[in-house]
Amino acid sequence: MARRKTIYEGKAKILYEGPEPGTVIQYFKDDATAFNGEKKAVIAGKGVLNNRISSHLMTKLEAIGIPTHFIRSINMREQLVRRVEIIPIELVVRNIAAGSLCKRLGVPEGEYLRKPLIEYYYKKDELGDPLISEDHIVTFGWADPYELDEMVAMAWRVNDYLNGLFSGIGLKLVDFKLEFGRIWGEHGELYIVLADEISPDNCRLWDEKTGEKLDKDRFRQDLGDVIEGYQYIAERLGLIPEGGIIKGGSINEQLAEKLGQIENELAQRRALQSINPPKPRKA
Ligand code: AIR
Ligand code: ASP
Repeated sequence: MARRKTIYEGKAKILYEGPEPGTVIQYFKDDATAFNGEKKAVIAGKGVLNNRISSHLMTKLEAIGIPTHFIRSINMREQLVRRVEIIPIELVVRNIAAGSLCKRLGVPEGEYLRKPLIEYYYKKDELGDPLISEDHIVTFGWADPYELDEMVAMAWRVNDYLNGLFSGIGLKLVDFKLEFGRIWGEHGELYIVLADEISPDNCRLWDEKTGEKLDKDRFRQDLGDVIEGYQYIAERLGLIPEGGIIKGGSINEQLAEKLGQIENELAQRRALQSINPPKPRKA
């Protein structure tokens, strides 16, 4: 394949120019960083699992009417997405106290919040992604009030949906981070869509029974077995067979590709069905 043009390289992903205008290829690396890039490691297979998990969750969200940048997965580590202009805001939704909320406010970890909480962070590595208010967003023009309303409305729906989905498989959704992007239509109309990824890199997920942490906190807090946590989540979601696809740091590439292909075929079939809904049978 001809060398592709890199649009942007982030800490955990690379964006390449896509095959058609308005598309981008999102490549998932195995690199993990924490504390604004201060702590670094390579976790073999993380990119493969995040690609699968995020493709799956984005497809599910799209199916309940939440517009996303996701088009389809391409292979083990890559997915085709729409090209968006990223809004420089991170929306964090919290159901249970953890992480920076506990540090900042002295709330005990694990405490259920009276109601889910939305926080905003300004996406700026040089400043360590500082916490901001709605007023900052509007005052500095990072997003218009109506864009903000739309993002918040989507964030609540995502939280409702994912809470149900994860509790159905025995996991607690503690918190997560969302990013959104702008797309302009043919007639200049603006669409706000969910972008980036939804994976254990940006969600906190705890086992409902044991309370065990299964997400990137295993890396942040040196709990060990990081990839095992991610695999467990993928397994519970039904994306990989029991026993996983990564053992002793090496990936069963054939199996990973095959599972991805199956999921793609199913997604294509679903897409066809939604274009040509099966005719109701006569009683
Ligand atoms: N997050 C925030 N910035 C980067 C990421 N990945 C995610 C964390 C966590 C939530 O946002 O993974 O799920 C809240 O993070 P924190 O550190 O503010 O408690
Ligand atoms: N990924 C971010 C970083 O490198 C934040 C985090 O996930 O902890 O710092």
